[in-house]
Amino acid sequence: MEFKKMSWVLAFVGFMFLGGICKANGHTHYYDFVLTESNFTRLCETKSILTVNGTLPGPTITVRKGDTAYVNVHNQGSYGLTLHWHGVKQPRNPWYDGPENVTQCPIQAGSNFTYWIIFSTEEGTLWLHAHSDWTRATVYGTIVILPALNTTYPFTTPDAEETMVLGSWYKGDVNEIIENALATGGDPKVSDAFTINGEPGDLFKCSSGNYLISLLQKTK
Ligand SMILES: [Cu+2]
Repeated sequence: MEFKKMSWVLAFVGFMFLGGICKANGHTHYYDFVLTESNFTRLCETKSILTVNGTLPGPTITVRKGDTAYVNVHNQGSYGLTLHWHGVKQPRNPWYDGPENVTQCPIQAGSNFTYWIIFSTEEGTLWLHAHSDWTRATVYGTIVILPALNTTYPFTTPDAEETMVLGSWYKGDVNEIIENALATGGDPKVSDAFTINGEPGDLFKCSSGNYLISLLQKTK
């Protein structure tokens, strides 16, 4: 009798375990984003900017279609802000979408918040960025969503892949620029340079990163 009961319990546990495995479609990824002020030199001037993990551009999230990511944002900066996963639809999950004061309060300085990001139908390369005032000028990175396992992109596999993020560089404090514009009612000043992967390129003095982009037709 005892043995019979025991085998029923084991069968039930086994069923639950298998059920858990079968339900999981896609992997779960964990990231830590530490928002911190770091010194960067561009256009021959050094200034402190808010970064993710001290890099410009910030990190790349790499997942597959159907995966889930948890991004724990530790705000070690000096003001509250949010992060947004640009182009990720987040079905029935708006509370982790990121627009400040729309779907969440800012993550206060000195605190942390974990975003739950559900990748459903997206495939390709998207963008992540801060969603509070002009913090987005320096807090940004990329999201690479590979096709689900055993599937491919709807085009021939390229010979090589390189991620490029375009940005703008402003001399001075980016939040001061927008605050001044709001206070005066005028337009904010235009950016001092455009950047590719955080570098203005050799049209500007003191640049270290250059890009030569050529599109080549593959001959058979
Ligand atoms: Cu966006």
